[in-house]
Amino acid sequence: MWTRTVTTFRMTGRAKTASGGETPENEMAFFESILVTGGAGFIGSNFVRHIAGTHPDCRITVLDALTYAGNMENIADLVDNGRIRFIKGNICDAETARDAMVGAEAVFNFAAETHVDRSIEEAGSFIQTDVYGTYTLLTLARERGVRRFVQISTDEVYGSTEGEGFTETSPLKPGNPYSASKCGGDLMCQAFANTYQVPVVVTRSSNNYGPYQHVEKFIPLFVTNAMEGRDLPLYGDGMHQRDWLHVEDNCRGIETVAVAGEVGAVYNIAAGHSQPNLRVAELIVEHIGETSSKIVFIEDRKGHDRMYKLDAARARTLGWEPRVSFEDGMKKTIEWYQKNRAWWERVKSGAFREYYQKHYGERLEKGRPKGHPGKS
Ligand code: NAD
Ligand code: TDX
Repeated sequence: MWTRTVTTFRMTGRAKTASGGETPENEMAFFESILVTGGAGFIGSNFVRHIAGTHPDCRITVLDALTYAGNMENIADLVDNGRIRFIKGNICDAETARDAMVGAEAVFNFAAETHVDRSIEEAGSFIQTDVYGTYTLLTLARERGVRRFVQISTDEVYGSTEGEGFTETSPLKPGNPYSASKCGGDLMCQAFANTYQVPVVVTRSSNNYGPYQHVEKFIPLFVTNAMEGRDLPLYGDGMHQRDWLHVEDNCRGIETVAVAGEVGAVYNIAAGHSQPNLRVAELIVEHIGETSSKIVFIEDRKGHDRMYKLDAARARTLGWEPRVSFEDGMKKTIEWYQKNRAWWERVKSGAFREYYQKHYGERLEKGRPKGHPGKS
């Protein structure tokens, strides 16, 4: 399993760098050994599965603190059969992270506190992990001389748009404590690239959806609530827009940027189809066979960004493009939650119940029209 064979990365056509120049080959070596932080979370576990499947010789180590959002079930089969090495640890803990990085050619930093609503309640852990944790990893990457440091940033760093798609040179204007923390990590990466020549690339993707996403997030919450006959708590007027990207498309995008991206550059990754939350909610109730009376308009999120929209032309110059349409992706995703009921029922039990009651209980009571039968 842990051999030193070079695995290859196939591009569709010739790859261009961010500044427009072409890379010399259209088949590039992938890394022999990688460290994936946050690999027990949603996108990280999908990425680990993707690389384990497409690069059978690549050695993969996952470092994850297993916070409430981390879930060993997401990667248990790969750990059990020895395909990946798992280390439980915090990216802020330099000693553990240093051990985890030994032998890694490339580091993929997915580890983060990620839920906007939680950051509005308490931002300390976001600053700690998303800024200080990233700084810790960068320091170690510099010390170890890794070949690539891939920072998984987000479209939220640009803040809300009035309609135009943000490019990588658009100003950063974070609208909530989560996105401000992600800006800190993102900019620290660029500072380390400039100051110490750490070979950093940064991806900023739009909202992901797909299998293994925590039920606190919009799509899994609405899908599983609809399956349980519960109400679907829609913030504000439901007309906030998100640019949904299937997680498989993001994983391929991250892989492409890691291998073919220009060192020091930032790459947006998005499908470019922003749409209102209400439309997504209606699509979900329709798929599950529920009625739209289950959608309850509740008090808006504080500082709620109205619209995210990205221009991903630069990532496309590397040969990447999204392959999953929103319709197919949603169908597949809903089917996954239908087939994996035990997975999300476990996630929804325990501490999540308390969080749900505290965050939604009163808001749902207030939001329900009079006479609505209501099930929180
Ligand atoms: P997630 O919340 O599902 O997973 C985060 C993972 O990081 C968990 O496994 C958790 O245990 C781990 N983690 C948290 N703090 C840690 C720490 N201090 N040390 C080690 N591990 C820690 O998140 P996700 O949705 O998979 O997001 C992954 C990355 O992608 C994040 O950096 C996020 O900002 C970024 N991102 C997410 C989206 C999205 O739509 N989900 C979009 C753009 C960017
Ligand atoms: O109960 C809800 N009701 C609702 O109307 C929830 C949880 C969300 N929403 C709305 C808020 C947003 O407009 O749905 C939209 C999506 O919400 P989230 O799933 O919380 O995602 P968002 O706030 O857009 O942030 C996500 O995308 C960027 C991820 O959580 C971030 O980690 C990522 O960086």
